[in-house]
Amino acid sequence: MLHHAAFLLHCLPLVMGQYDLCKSWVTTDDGPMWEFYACQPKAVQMKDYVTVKVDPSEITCGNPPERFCTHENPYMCSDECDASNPDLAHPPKLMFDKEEEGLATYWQSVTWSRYPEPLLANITLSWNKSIELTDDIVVTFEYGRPTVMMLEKSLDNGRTWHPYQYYADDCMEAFGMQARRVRELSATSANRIICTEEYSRWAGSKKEKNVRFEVRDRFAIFAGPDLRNMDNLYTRLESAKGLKEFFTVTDLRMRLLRPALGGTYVQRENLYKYFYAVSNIEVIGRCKCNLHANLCTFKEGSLQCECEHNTTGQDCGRCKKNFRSKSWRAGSYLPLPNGSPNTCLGSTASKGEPPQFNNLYPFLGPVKLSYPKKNCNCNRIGSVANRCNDTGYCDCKEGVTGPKCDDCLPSYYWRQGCFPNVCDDELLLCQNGGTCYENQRCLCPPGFKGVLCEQSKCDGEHKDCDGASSTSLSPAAFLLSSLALQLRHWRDL
Ligand SMILES: *[C@@H]1O[C@H](CO)[C@@H](O)[C@H](O)[C@H]1NC(C)=O
Ligand SMILES: *[C@@H]1O[C@H](CO)[C@@H](O)[C@H](O)[C@H]1NC(C)=O
Ligand SMILES: *[C@@H]1O[C@H](CO)[C@@H](O)[C@H](O)[C@H]1NC(C)=O
Ligand SMILES: *[C@@H]1O[C@H](CO)[C@@H](O)[C@H](O)[C@H]1NC(C)=O
Ligand SMILES: [Ca+2]
Repeated sequence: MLHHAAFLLHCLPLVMGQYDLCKSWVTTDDGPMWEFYACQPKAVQMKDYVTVKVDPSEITCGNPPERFCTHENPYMCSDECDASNPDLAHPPKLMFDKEEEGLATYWQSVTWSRYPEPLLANITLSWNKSIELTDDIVVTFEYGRPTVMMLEKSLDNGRTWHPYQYYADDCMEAFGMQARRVRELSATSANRIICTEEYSRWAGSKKEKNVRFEVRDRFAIFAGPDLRNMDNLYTRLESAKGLKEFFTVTDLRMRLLRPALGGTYVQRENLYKYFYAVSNIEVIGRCKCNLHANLCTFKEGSLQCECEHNTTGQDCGRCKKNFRSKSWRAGSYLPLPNGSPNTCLGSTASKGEPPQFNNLYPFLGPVKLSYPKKNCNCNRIGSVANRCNDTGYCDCKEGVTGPKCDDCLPSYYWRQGCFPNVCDDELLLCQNGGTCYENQRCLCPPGFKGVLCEQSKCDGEHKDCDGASSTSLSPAAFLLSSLALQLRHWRDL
């Protein structure tokens, strides 16, 4: 009970967060009207909505029945796994059940009787919906944690997989990677994929049972140790491309590669004590609704955002039909505290503008309309000539769009005309933790310079320049910075 209360408190800052309202009815000088905000669903236990698959199919113990022993008592092999007996079976669903106090129920693998062939198992969790992690993933192992395992994630319902974190008692030996801890990561490396030795060493099978994927420690890099400065985290999630995505998954896969050994060596004469047993997998997160919904419901076997802001789709990733007069955009956490809803708009929103003869009026089809050369109110800066052409349209300059040529095409920003972005959150990413200011320039953190903050200010001779590896320019960053330079050059012509 106490444990439970502590757990709730632990979650509080994230659960009570901002952005829980999509709209409210407000009174303004123009009378009452709806005001819209960026909004997101509450974080919940995602294990309640998961589908699990364990591979290979014959890896679950009990068919045929098998005896096993434990590291604590390796010569009393009196325990039995029997798939046909509910009391002795260890099916995958026991990783997600509600346990009575003190009684662990767990999925269990066959024993390592085929040593030295590796004992391999994949546990794949699928939501058929993109979700955003808001707390640590915690996997609880009985009888010892694996000495080598890997966590993978998918963002496309299992079509492609990417490493998420490596775990080993010896990272160099198992994966050729330097061991790291998440607590050592910095703002520029918060989404680095690491190998950790923290959860794989033998500590007695009863004492340390959990293997974590540390979401909170990564959030804490921006929000502080108690996650009190969530504003800073939300700002970073919005401005650092790839960061939001780092915490987004549709599927997770644990690849169990070597079980607990209970010591340094595998004892060939007693292979019945080597196996995997998982009693619980905790995944807390929220549906990804692109900040267009504060509710997510479980319908017909899958999660679905209840979209607001005239959006639709499982993740509110499109504008509703007849609300496509502007292209779809995700809501934004910024500006604080309410964010931007980036609502999809219908044709009625463009009051006072000349009618647009686009697909909103398909019945007009080929009818030819002639326009008095009236005056289209073409924007003088954005249009070639500030009057309409023969068919009643404003002719826009390069990079400019909109019926009046007062809007910019994607990847251009408006400043007395449309200029190509110097930075954005798609391709021209500010590097090394820099933030993009109105698509015009990157605001670089101390220690970095360059159009995209891609260069370290230190010349390599100063002793106080930290992290030599982060200062070298990756090929992608190089490409981007040369592209940005080219665009700037083009703009200055
Ligand atoms: C586990 O999944 C990986 C791909 O993520 C695959 O290469 C491997 O063969 C699978 N292992 C087993 C035991 O199914
Ligand atoms: C996944 O979700 C989509 C959209 O809600 C649904 O159409 C589809 O049937 C689901 N697939 C499975 C395997 O549940
Ligand atoms: C949907 O779009 C219409 C027209 O642009 C707008 O008046 C309305 O407020 C929008 N509704 C929501 C829920 O955003
Ligand atoms: C008028 O401008 C529109 C929009 O730029 C263009 O599609 C159309 O071809 C132009 N018509 C003529 C006759 O120049
Ligand atoms: Ca259980």
